Amino acid sequence: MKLNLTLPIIAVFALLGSPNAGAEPKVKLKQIYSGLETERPLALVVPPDGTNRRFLVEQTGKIRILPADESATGAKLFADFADTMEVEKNFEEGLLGLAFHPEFKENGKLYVHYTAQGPKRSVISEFIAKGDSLDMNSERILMEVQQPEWNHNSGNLLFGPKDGMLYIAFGDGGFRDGIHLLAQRLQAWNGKVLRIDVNSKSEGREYGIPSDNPFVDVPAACPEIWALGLRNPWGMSIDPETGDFWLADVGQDLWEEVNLIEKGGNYGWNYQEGARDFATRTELMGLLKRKNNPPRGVQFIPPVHEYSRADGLSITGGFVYRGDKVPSLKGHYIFGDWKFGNMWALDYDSVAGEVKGNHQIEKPADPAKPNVQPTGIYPDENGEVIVLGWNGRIFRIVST
Ligand SMILES: [Ca+2]
Repeated sequence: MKLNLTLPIIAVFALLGSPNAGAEPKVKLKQIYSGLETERPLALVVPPDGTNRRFLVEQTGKIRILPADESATGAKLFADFADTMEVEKNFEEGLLGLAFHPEFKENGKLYVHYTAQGPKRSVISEFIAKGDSLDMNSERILMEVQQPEWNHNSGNLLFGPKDGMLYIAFGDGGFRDGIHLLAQRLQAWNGKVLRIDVNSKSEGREYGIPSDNPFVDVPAACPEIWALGLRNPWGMSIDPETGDFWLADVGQDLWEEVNLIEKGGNYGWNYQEGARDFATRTELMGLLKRKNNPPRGVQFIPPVHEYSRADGLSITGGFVYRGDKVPSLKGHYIFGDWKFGNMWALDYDSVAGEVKGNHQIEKPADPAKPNVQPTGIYPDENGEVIVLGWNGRIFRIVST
């Protein structure tokens, strides 16, 4: 892979980090909040305001504040988007993402991603919190993105820890095979990571276009685009120690991907699935007697790690562990498979740009009955790993 511009910073941290490189992590899942009923949790976000509150996003529309006491039986309702969002199929539509403004403590601003219909679309909006509740009348719609199908909306939102910009991941428009051919089009927001400035407004927009975005000078390209060629990204994080931008991309037939996102990077879909040509596109172009060459000069960035149908069929990306309680996981990227319930810790050397190992940290005895179907893997206020399960159960990863 290409060298990162922040290499000197990375090098310093690499010298300090990874004392357990190569060692097998000895960890297990431990259920928490077993007295709480949650519905389709998919994100857990701690605001940067020193309150250590854990905001749980439920796909069905609620945001709850989880109590510090993990044996509690109730959680405060912070917001309910049931009357705001619109859902045709609840499998991939609904309330899909949450990020707090870097100055949330001062301005109370936060950002959500929800779906709406007629036309089917993703809405990215700003709201303002008042204490432990959200002012639903404070909505400022930043962006609405047309979604041709109910699936592959993606939805992850995050603020860059250094640049303070809002990053938004969108899927490829959905159905299957990348049939809408949007992920490679610089004129569409689908199949992309976008990067916008919520603190300013460019002409005709409710947000600013950062002048250092990679396609601002390309005629007719959407200037919001940061990276392209994605299918259905699920699980986005930036490691504040190295600046590495991790994004998992759900595959279609064969390969699940862990990607390191670079400015202007093209991640291949739907020419490629994983590090290989996507056979269905090749076949289709053959039938149409059309050439299947990628655009001239384009180099696809392969995943830093991939796994096949032997290990799962829908990746959920997490983050690089920087907590204290589980030393054997230090510096490892935690991710899992939603369907099979396998989870792994990827040992990646950020300086060398090399994967040194991939350790399986959760393996259900019966793949048909996983202990957890991870929908989100997030750090708590201390950087400890919390795993959200599709069926509403919540876990920590702890040392054995
Ligand atoms: Ca790819």
